[in-house]
Formats: sequence, C-alpha cells, structure tokens
Amino acid sequence: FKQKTAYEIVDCDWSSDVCSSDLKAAPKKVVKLSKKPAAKKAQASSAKISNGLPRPSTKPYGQAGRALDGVKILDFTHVQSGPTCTQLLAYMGADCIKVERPGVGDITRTQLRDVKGQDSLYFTMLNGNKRSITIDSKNPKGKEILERLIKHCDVLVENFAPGALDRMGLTWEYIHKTNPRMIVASVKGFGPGPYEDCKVYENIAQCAGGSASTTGFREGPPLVTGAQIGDSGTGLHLAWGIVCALYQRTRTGRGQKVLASMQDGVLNLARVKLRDQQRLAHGPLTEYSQYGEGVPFGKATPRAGNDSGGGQPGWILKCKGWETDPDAYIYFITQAPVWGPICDLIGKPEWKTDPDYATPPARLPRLKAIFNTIEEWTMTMTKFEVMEKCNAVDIPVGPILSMKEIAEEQSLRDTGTVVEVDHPGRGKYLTVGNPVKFSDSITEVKRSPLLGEHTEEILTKVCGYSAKELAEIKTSGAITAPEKPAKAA
Ligand code: CAO
Repeated sequence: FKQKTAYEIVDCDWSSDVCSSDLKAAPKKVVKLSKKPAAKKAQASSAKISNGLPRPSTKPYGQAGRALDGVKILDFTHVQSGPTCTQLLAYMGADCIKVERPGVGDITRTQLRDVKGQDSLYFTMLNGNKRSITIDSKNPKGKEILERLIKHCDVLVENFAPGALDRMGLTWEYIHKTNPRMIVASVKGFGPGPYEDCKVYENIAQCAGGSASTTGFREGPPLVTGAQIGDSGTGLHLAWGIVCALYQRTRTGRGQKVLASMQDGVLNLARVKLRDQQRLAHGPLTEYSQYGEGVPFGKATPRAGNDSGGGQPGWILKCKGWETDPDAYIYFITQAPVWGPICDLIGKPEWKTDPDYATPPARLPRLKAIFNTIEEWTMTMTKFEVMEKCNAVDIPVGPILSMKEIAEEQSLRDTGTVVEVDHPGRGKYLTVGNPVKFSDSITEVKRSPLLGEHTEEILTKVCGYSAKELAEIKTSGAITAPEKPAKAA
C-alpha cells in the first residue's frame, strides 16, 4: 500500500557542492574527500553552505527514510482528537506505541461496530501504523513499565480528561525529571480559564469555538459541520505543535509542554468569522446574501448559509437529477475576473456591459437573482458536465461529491489519499492515507493494531525485560485485565 508521491523530482537545481548521481537531472559536480588543498577548500565552502546540516543524501528520492524516522511516541490517546494526531506522526515514520487499558482498550474499538466482535472502523481508521501495548497505568508494575517507556520515548501524547494524567502519577514534574527531553503534548477541550476542567467532545468544541453560530441558514438554528474540525482539526494542530517542539529541542536539548485546546483549534479554523465580527463595526457585510436581501445585520457575525467566506460570491446550485439525487449540486463562484466567460456560458452576454451587472458592487444586491439564473443553466447538466464546461474557461466550481463517489474515485486511490487496508479480523477496509504528499518521505499505510498485539515485543525489545521478568509481569496484573469473578452455578 505504498502511497505514491503527488509530484516527483524532475529537476535538481542544487547550487551547493554535492548532488546525487542517482538524480538524473542533477549537476554532476561531486566533491571527493581528499587531502588535496583544492578539495579542502571545497570542503570548507561546503560546510559554509550546509549551515551545519549533513551532506545531501545520495539515495534516490523516496529511499532516504521517512521524515520522522527515529522519533518515538508514547501514545496515550483515545477516541478521535489524540489518535488523529499520532496517526499523522506515524504516517511520517514515528514509532507510535499506543498504551491501552488491559481488556478494554481505546473505547472506539467497540463503538459504532459494523462487524460483530471486530475493531470498529472508528478505531481502525484512526490508529493505523501504530503498535499497541496494554498497561494498567495504576498498577505498580504498570507504572514501572511506563517509566521505562518515558525514558525511551521522545514525546508523550495524551487527550485524557483534565487531571487524569496527574491522577495516574504522570505529572509534568515527574516526566520531566525522568526524561528532561520528553515533550508532553495534550489535547484538552479548553485552555486555561473558567472551563479548563470540562470534558469536551467534537460538537461541543464546534459550538465553543465559534463555528456553529456561523454555520447554517440565517432563519434556522446553529449547525455543526460534518468535518470533524474539533477532533481531527485539533489533532492536526497538535501534530504541528509536536513537530515544532521536536525541532526546538534540537537546539535546547529539553522537552516542553504542548497544549492544543479544541476551542482554540476550532477558532483558528473559523478565523474568517472573527474577521467578519470586527468588520461589522464598520458597516454591513456586503458579500453576505443577507445584505442583498435587505435584511439588517445584528451584533454578531450571522450564519451565512452557503455564502462564500471570501471576497468572491458563491452559492450551491442544483444540477440535473437533483430531484432524486441529494448530491446533484455544484458550488458556483462568480469570481470577478471570469465574469465575462460566466455571462457567455449561461447565455447572458448582455450582463457583461449592463451597469446593473457589469461590476462586482453592482451585482451584490442582485446575487440571489443572478444565482437563480445561473442555476437554470446548471440544472440542464450533471455536476460533472457543469464542471467540465466551467473549468474549460477557468471558472472555479466544486461538484458536491458524496462519500460514495469519494470512496470510488480512482484518482484519490492513485495518490494514496484513499487507501484499502487488510485487517486480520475484519478484512479489507478503506482509510484516509496521508493527506500531505512529500517527495522524499513516502507513506506506507498499515492496518491498526489489535489490542495488545505488541505488548510482549515492546516489553522485551523496547523496555529490555528478560523472559523471567516478562513472566512476572504477566502475573502482576499490569498488562492483563482483572479476571471476572466466576458465575455462580
Ligand atoms: N490504565 C488505567 N487507567 C486508565 C488507562 C490505563 N491504561 N487509560 C485510561 N485510564 C483511566 C484514566 O486514568 C481515567 O481515570 P480517572 O478518571 O480515575 O482518573 C479514566 O480512564 C477515564 O479517562 P477519561 O476521563 O479521559 O475518559 P472519559 O471517557 O471519561 O472522557 C473525554 C472522554 C474524551 C470526554 C475526555 O477524555 C476529554 O475531555 N478529553 C480531552 C478532550 C478530548 O480529547 N476530547 C475529544 C474526544 S474525541 O471526540
């Protein structure tokens, strides 16, 4: 399941001294290390250019390892936000050791199950490329194992409820003393403040981060969006924070705490709405269709339906088949520079010169009528036909793709964005591969681990326990679920 790169190195414009002979387009100038003065000079100038970095690898692109090879993650995450973060790091090559409660595991293993007795898609799609070890973090022997793992790893990632990590005895002070290089990265619902102790799930974050109040139609209630901007969005923010902390550690030699709150993460993604909040103080938001409809603005950024969040008005329009297909729609943007081609395409060439339509400000109060006219045209074709016609003249449009269409889209399979993975328990399933493509760090998407699948391997090979010690651990209750009392006859 190798993910193909989205682009390949076809040219190499190294201005420095060394380049791979494997790169066909690369300059052939190669510095040989010898004691001759000229070579010494070249070496010195090379050192200057390299800024302390190693010499460029001579391996072909994609064969020099992966971006995060060697990074070891102690993964204490569960549900969605934390696992999204660590899966992204694992895609990049980090060794992700997922710690799960014996006998139980991540709660999502059993949530929304589609195959009886097997790990759910909720779990499998968020925990690829990881290893699983079961440890009872409250058992004395379990704590000892964790100490070894803390010493071994670079990053501890967790998204427990506030205070849960401390209650396990894994305080920042303890971790930092045990391994001063360790980065402790957390997702919490809220940052420090009045709500810091609250437990938070996806939709709570969407509401608290300002997204829900600005999503939906003006005349309806606030809406949450299907994209998991609270969970997966915050996991993404945390992954960025971890990589930055790892980079800073190369200079400082010490770890630090990294916190991504879900409220902050959602707000970061909804920042254009905070932009509009401030613009309101200076007058109405003219690009909102409510302006064209003559509806006065209130004190807060309103819900904008399908209005575009940018300066180019847009709306979702019906296409052929909309009566029976809920996804026969297209997002149409009346981008100012292509207004002429739009008019020609929809059969309204006179709008190009009509003062009521020719300029963006003149169009603003008429947007609804304009989109109605464009819709009469889009309804004569399928969304893909509209796309073809519009793209031919550089008009940006977006077909509303159903998840079925996305699952079946060959081009997404070709780039490794949608990947089919085989699982010993549940068989084949689709997952989302690495959404970012690198030319020199190839992602191989692997299935999620079974509960505790790597417990022995990690205890012996990572923690260094002997066979005798392993036998003791097995009876200590540190890695196994407490036995259920036998049922009365
Ligand atoms: N061994 C022993 N105990 C373990 C363990 C292990 N390996 N793993 C977890 N536990 C224990 C924790 O120590 C905790 O016990 P205490 O409450 O006694 O300290 C307990 O399991 C439950 O942890 P939790 O409170 O984090 O879990 P929850 O189901 O009650 O809450 C959630 C879930 C998501 C609401 C909460 O973890 C949270 O708010 N996390 C931060 C925000 C977040 O990430 N939300 C997104 C979740 S995805 O929608």
